Amino acid sequence: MASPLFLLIACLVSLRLGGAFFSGPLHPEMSNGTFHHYFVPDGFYEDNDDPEKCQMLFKMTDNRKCTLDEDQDSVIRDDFIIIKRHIEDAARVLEGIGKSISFDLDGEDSYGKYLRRETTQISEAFSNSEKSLLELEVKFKQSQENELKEEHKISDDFLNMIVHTRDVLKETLDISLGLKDKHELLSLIIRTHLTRAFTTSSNYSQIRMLSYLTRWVSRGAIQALKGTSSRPQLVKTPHIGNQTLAAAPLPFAGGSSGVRQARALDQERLLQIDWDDGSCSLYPFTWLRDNCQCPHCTLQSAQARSLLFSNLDVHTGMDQVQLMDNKVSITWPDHHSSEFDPDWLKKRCFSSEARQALQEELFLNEREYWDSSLQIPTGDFQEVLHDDKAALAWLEALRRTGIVYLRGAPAEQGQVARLSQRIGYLRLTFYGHTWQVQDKPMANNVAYTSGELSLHTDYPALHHPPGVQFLHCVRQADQGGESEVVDGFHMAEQLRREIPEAFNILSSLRVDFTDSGADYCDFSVQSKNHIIDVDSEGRVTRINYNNATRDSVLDLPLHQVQPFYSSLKAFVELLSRPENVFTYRMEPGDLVTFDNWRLLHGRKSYQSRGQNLRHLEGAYLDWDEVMSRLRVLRKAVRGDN
Ligand code: OGA
Ligand code: NM2
Ligand code: ZN
Ligand code: ZN
Repeated sequence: MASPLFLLIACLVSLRLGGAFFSGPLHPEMSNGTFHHYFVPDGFYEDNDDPEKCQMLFKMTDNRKCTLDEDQDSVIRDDFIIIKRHIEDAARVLEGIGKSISFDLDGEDSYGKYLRRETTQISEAFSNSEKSLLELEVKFKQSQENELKEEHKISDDFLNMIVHTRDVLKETLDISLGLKDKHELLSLIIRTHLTRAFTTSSNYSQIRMLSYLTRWVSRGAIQALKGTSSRPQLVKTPHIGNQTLAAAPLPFAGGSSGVRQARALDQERLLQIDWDDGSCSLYPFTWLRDNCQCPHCTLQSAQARSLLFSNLDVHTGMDQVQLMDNKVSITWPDHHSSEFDPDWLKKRCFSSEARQALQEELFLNEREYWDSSLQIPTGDFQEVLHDDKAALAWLEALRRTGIVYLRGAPAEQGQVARLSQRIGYLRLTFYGHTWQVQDKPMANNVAYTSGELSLHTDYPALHHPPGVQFLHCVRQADQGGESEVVDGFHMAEQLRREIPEAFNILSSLRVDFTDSGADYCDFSVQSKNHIIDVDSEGRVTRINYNNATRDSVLDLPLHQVQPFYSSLKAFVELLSRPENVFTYRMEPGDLVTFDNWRLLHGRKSYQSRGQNLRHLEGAYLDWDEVMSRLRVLRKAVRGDN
């Protein structure tokens, strides 16, 4: 007859093999000071709000009947399983933390706080595990004394297992303590870093002041230019109530930065540069070595890094730093040397103000919001094609305002393709390189009818919808066909203020979109998009909404369906308020260019008969290509570097 102890061990062994409880992907997680497992049934954890599936989070099934009925033994068995899983969890979390510590610090205070919390929690969890393990050992010894002699060998094995587990736990505890020490050291570095940043903050306010002043001056310049007809790239179209185009100057127009002093802070592995203007910048040794501009480390003809990452010592020291001919010259421990141009360095200063200024210069993310009173920026089609200044003004306004009207294009097909070539290349989709918006029989899209198009963005059925859209009026209808636009970013921000729950729902739930048919070729497109996309800092980055292609498939749990509809209703009502919508009517030869990630556009229904069959030709582009042309034009027009 099998003894109870033998059955206990058999049961434990089968548990170890994973047959007795759920063996799928269990992910350890720490919250509220305890370890949890969560189970991801399929798809994303965040989407798993089905109450039934949620119950799976901590559900464990034991299919194999363990015939033990002795109370104490089953208590020991349960205790053992729990402790074993605590240890496994802790080890996994530790491994994760170890990995993140091995990356260098980014100087964020929050990172230090995170580490502090995690290490404390781990230590607590460990001492709890250790306590229970000791108790378990005592309990087991007691139960062992009650067993028959012939079972001694097997029980010794089991005891050894527990002792072994305890040793592993001890080892892990040591690692945890080691991590705690490391963390202490890291927080020290963070504090040093913050103190240093604080001492230089007075210089940052100078930069802020300077950038404020330049902006103020540039605004004045634009005001002065409004209504001036002497500049060739400016076109007035009172018919539309326009705002004429002018390129705004850059915040930092170059100039040479003088270095007063350069010195290595060896402890922190930072190079400190004191500038002539009294400000100061810090550069990590590793970053400097990584960005050595010499011909060995940089392929000059491509302005690209040829230094291999495998050859970068991410803990490099610095042997010497000197100022030579107003260049910062560095000798590295391996005798390699680098020279840095002060202007190049200053532009790349790591202060948050400098980074912000450079990022704005690179990406122009500052937007000007508008409503129905928009003075639509307007340019001349031919000038944009042939004059760099006019083209630059066009693209800067397209980025800042989100819409630019161009007049004076020939009233014939082919113009959106010409304009795309001014940028680089257009974005091909299933509707073709360019596409003809006309009332078509057996239309493969609601746009190809004479019906009304409610406010929408184009192509949310793609996961990466086109960033920019061109629409050129070849022929207009006799009746109807007026255009409407609304500033989607402005509206999303207004929704966030007025109905935050609706904003949260539209920016967190993903909606299915669908588009199938045949055009350039046959297609069957599906996507899941947030109607309001936000970035990790909560800024609105894209609107994805076309009611015509919103799928009948709605991948939401039942209880979220009605809240979703109510939120969308609130957003659409806000979008459609007369005070928010700018209306215009395109005439043949007019060409509108707009940010399809930001604006929603629509058209009134029109009468589709007679000679004048309405015809718009459209094309898509992506923002990467448009921004590329904008940067190239800036360089050409202003002689930037
Ligand atoms: C479209 C569209 C506008 C118009 O084709 O997607 O928005 O005026 N057309 O026809
Ligand atoms: N086309 C058909 O989202 C959409 O279906 C927009 C517009 C290219 C004019 C498609
Ligand atoms: Zn080099
Ligand atoms: Zn459209």
